[in-house]
Amino acid sequence: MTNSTTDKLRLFAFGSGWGVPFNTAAPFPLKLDTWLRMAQIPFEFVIANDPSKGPKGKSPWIEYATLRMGDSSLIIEHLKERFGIDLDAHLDPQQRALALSVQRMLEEHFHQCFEHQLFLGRGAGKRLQEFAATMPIPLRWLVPTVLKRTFTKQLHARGMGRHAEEVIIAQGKADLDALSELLGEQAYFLGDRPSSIDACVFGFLGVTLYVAGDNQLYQYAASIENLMRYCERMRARYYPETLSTLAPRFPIDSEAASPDARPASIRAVVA
Ligand SMILES: N[C@@H](CCC(=O)N[C@@H](CS)C(=O)NCC(=O)O)C(=O)O
Repeated sequence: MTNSTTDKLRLFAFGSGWGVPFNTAAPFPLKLDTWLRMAQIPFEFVIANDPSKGPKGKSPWIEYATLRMGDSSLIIEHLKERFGIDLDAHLDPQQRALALSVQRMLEEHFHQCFEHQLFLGRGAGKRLQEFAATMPIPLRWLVPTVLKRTFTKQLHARGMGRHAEEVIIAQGKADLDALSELLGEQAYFLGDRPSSIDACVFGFLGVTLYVAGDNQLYQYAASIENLMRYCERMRARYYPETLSTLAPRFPIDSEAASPDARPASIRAVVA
């Protein structure tokens, strides 16, 4: 049986932190959250920091009436059909092909560089401690070590973890340079109108650019002016409620708590 409560679409995903001003500090969840906002589908965001509870063991997933579904792309495909929404109707075949290639670059390659730096790169110890800080003891003590081990194993299995750290950072930077080149001075990724690839691009950039601290990959992202302007444009359009809350909700340290500690390009765009 369904009622108005169970009928509301609920998005379950990692919560926020590390200075990221959105509901979530994870790229696939931010992609889906953004797409839902672009599609104007009402939803409730539910913080779920244990992805093993989801149908695919990954974050995000949704629950909607009797449906429980994982995987951001499959969810978007399903909701497009169900609500008859097509954010890409104006795209030509070449633009669609470019969108798919960029999506694969971000999801299958850049994600590994992002994740490596998040859990194993500079500042990782503090980020893991912050993530575990709300958990009860002994989880608070154990989770950082367990996550570090899990991601070391995962990234090794996928191949990325076999490279030296400077190679991983260089490859991540190359992905960001490619995005910057493709975006150029356009307002949205494929021109002057948003399309669903913007949800994916913003999902990845939106977490990378705003992570606090002096991590090389994240700071490099924040130094690329057109990517920063793009994120601020997306933020103003789809996350206007965050414009007055640049300071992180769960600051990692006093440096991260101050907006002025952010890279100059962020301050310039936000000022
Ligand atoms: N293909 C999936 C990927 C989801 C994914 O990798 N999510 C990450 C967070 S951004 C995750 O759950 N990581 C935790 C883990 O692998 O245990 C999607 O599009 O939703």
